Amino acid sequence: PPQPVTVTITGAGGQIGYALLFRIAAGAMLGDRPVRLRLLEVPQGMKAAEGAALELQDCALHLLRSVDITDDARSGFEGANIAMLVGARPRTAGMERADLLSANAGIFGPQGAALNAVAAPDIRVVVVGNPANTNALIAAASAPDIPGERFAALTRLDHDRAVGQLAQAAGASPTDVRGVTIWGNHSATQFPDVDHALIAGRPARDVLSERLGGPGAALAWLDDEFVPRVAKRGAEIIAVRGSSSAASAANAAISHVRDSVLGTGDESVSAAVLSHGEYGVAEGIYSSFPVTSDGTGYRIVEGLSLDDRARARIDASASEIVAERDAVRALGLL
Ligand code: NAX
Repeated sequence: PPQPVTVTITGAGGQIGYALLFRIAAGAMLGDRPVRLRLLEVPQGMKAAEGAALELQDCALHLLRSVDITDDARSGFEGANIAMLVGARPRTAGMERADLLSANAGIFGPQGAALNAVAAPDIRVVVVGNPANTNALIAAASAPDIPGERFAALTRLDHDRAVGQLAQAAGASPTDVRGVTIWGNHSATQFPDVDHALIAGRPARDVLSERLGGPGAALAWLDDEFVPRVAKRGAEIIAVRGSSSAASAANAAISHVRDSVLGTGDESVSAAVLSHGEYGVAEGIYSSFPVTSDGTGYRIVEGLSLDDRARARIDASASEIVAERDAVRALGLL
């Protein structure tokens, strides 16, 4: 029988945590493999996590082997095979960028060090908590014995948002859409790119051109509606729903881990992974790229052609990540 997989979720008492736990325990992330859940919270979040654990018991799920709750990072990450770092310090009114970066460095630095000390040798980490790309960099930098390629920041929600928008515009099903890429930072500067995307096997640009009345109209729709709508979808959800994306974020985090562990086949998805200089993105930062996995982890898809429009947008978003890294360095946090 397959060995249980230990999955540690930080911020498990929050709203994304609540949308994550039940689906992981029901097998949505790892297929038929049994799971041990570790919920890592801060003291104020322990009760909410305990409540979720009671409800997990009430689901009587056959794959769920155990649920442990702790506010100590070392016990939380002990033997973890997968870590989903959701808990973070949100920006509150009057908070400067430097305060936000240092509050989060104070979370992701120690968590990286704890992962380094006690996680399983095959640990894979996905950072959901914002600023996700920089938090991933800080966690990875604090875990010198874990290869940097095992860390990623979540841009799968942006990817899935782009697929959803494109499918709707084309009158197609999301399953007909392939080859979309999110480039850069998980922020409003990200570049949702459809230049290599296919809709039901045909270039997305051709399909949009037909439906919208020519290549000029297709490009205008991409630049004026699609890109900003995807990049600012988080704000749209807050405005309509009254709180930030939770179920869709949890769904994306599950898809991110599932595709990393079970493999993507030849289909590319998006994740913010360690740059080695691919596509001219600064080496050493975590930036979103097209990626595939054979089950052993994400690898960047290389060799895609980029036109000037794509080049400029990717450069702009990658520069923002470099600026965040430099700010963290200047504060002595990296
Ligand atoms: P909530 O405020 O509902 O939950 C956060 C939880 O984290 C709380 O229970 C809190 O006690 C806990 N926490 C705080 N510091 C912790 C620490 N040091 N260790 C362990 N737990 C800690 O926020 P939620 O809506 O669940 O969002 C969580 C994070 O996801 C936020 O940073 C948010 O900005 C980010 N998001 C990232 C997305 C992405 O695509 N990368 C999209 C959704 C979401 O906005």
